[in-house]
Amino acid sequence: MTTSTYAIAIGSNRRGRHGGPTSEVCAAIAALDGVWAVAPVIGSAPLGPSLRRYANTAVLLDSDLSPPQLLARLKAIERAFGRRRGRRWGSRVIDLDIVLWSRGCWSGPGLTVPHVAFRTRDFVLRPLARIAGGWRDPVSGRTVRQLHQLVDRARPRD
Ligand code: A4P
Ligand code: MG
Repeated sequence: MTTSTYAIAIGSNRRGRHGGPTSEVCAAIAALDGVWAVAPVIGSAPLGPSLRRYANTAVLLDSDLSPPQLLARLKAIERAFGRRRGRRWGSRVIDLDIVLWSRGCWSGPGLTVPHVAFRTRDFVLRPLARIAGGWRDPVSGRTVRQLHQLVDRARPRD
């Protein structure tokens, strides 16, 4: 497959061997190939049952990998960072999700791109809007900036 661009969301709410969540996020960015844009790291209140705050950011990268190949690479990084399989939405050293792909949609076993939940998540859209505000979601037809504005208006302040 020839080169395409991916938007990756990164989150952490646990210490790991690199340090606290922000250090883990920065180490994950360093472990990714082809990164050419990095959003500011934000702190965010946990969505779901976890009590610990998250560090979240987003990056853009160019890759020759297909979506399933890139997902396998992301999961290998998660394992190397010591992420344990456990409760869904449990605390994690690192979580790497494929949010958008420049070729549009991908749907296969265990992988849906665009990410099914990104349109309602401030902790994904706020960083992503800083580096890819004009990227249009192929499903809703809205740009990342528009999606973020919709979520931001409804967001409880933390
Ligand atoms: N999968 C399907 N599509 C994708 C995709 N586009 N990118 C599959 C990545 N993975 C995708 O994900 C479960 C499975 O989804 C994967 O094995 C993959 O085959 P996971 O990362 O292994 O498990 P998870 O993260 O516990 O579940 P899930 O549903 O991905 O949770 P989310 O959506 O990642 O949410 N609060 C704040 N403030 N910040 C956060 O970052 N993150 C979560 C986790 C909850 N609350 C949060 C945050
Ligand atoms: Mg995930």
